[in-house]
Amino acid sequence: MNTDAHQAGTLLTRRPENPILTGRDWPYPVNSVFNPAAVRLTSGETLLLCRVEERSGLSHLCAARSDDGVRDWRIDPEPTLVPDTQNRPEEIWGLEDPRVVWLSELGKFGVTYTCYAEQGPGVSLALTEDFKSFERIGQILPPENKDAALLPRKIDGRWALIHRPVSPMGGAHIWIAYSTDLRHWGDHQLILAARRGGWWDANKIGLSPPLIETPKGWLMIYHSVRGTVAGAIYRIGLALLDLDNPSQCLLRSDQWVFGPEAPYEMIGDVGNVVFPCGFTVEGDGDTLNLYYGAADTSISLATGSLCEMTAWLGKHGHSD
Ligand code: BMA
Repeated sequence: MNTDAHQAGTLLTRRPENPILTGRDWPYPVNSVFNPAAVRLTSGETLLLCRVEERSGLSHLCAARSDDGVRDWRIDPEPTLVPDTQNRPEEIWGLEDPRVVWLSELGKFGVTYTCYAEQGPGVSLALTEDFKSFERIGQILPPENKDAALLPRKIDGRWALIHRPVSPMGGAHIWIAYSTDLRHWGDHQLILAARRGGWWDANKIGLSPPLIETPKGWLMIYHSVRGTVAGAIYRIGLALLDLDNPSQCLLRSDQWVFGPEAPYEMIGDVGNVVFPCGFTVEGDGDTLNLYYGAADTSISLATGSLCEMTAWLGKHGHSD
């Protein structure tokens, strides 16, 4: 147990191997790889579904697999999921920032991702069993919306989806929606609002990886976009949602717990960005592996303890 866990800055530890994946590792020419979804497969392998930015500026998704989740990545020789520009006009500018959740009731993974086109970014959903073939459900939320992930199980008989619409009144906040068929979404409710003024999470926040189920509640790792005269800073904070009613936020942190500090996070195509989209949990049920994009350029890994994070939130968090 880390005795300094009351210090927000010690809850997540960077792996010395960082960055664990860069565009130079790719089997075909790319500009950059970042913001990966992550899952642990039944084989024990870790699969990252990475956002790959091509040298056109547009992105697709590509799977990378590793036995230990850190080294020796086996990367699909060709893009894994590409825009269907013939049939899906909402994807003509690419696919970005996936989140993957295992839906045990369906025996399939739910892949939510940003579909990007002239009308702005929206949210699309696909289902897959093997990350080779995908059943595309299509665009489930129109622009402007992104940072969406399914919950892994139904809540009171309905699927739940965290998402981040942008308000025409200004501000971008975290919402939840419900559905019985994964296609039609309603009962939208605000669960976590961006603060205002000088706060680290003022004006614009969004879900980072999918929610993590813990005995204390759904742990939400969220990002904030702090505007400064020198550009935006993307940082990470914590909140806890009620297990039976995830529309209810129980606790949120006043301080960020992770922000750009390492050179590979501060320097790149978009400097000062840490952007996690995926996690795995070790067999001990406690050790969190958080996979994140660094400076929109490469992929890194930080580890932490779920118990320490929820204990820290219990001590330092508060309800809104
Ligand atoms: C956000 C998303 C992320 C990106 C970040 C920083 O709006 O588009 O994909 O990592 O900006 O550029």
